Amino acid sequence: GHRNKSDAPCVKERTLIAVKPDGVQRRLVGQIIHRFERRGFKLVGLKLLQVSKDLLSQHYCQLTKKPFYPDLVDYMTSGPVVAMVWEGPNIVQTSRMMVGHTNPSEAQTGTIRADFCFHVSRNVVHASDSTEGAQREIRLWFDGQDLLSWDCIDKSVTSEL
Ligand code: IDP
Repeated sequence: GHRNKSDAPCVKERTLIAVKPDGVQRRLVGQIIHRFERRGFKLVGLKLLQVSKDLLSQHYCQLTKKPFYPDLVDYMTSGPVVAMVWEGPNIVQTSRMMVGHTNPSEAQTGTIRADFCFHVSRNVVHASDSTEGAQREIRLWFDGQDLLSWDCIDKSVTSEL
């Protein structure tokens, strides 16, 4: 695997990031991708799709009994979603920090949710919340053959030391 300058192993993780239908409708896809690119993370999968109720019930399997679940289904199936897999060291935790609190009104300024929205039911973006969750979600949303491992041409200018 990758090693950093101190020769300590550096864990390469992948996570699922999705721009939800409100983010696509509001033309925020580019700005959201920009945040992950400028952080130095690597895009390894990307697609625009209409999410099915079946995919959603598996993706949100822990939420199907919540009172807001029917509204969440309507929201998430109201238009196209941009699903992405991003890769980088500690990306699961870092991307949660970049995305911010589930409720945008509690999100730190500078996070995607604080900067682009104000209501929990229209919070623009999804990010996996654990490494196990990320692996499960990536398998659910993507065929393995649609994820590309590619080499950075100059690792000295990115975080891939
Ligand atoms: P997360 O997206 O920050 O991981 P989860 O608790 O997994 O948060 O909730 C999934 C999604 O369900 C949220 O992003 C939000 O769109 C929606 N949601 C969560 N809690 C509420 C709520 O209390 N009312 C309405 N929608 C909610």
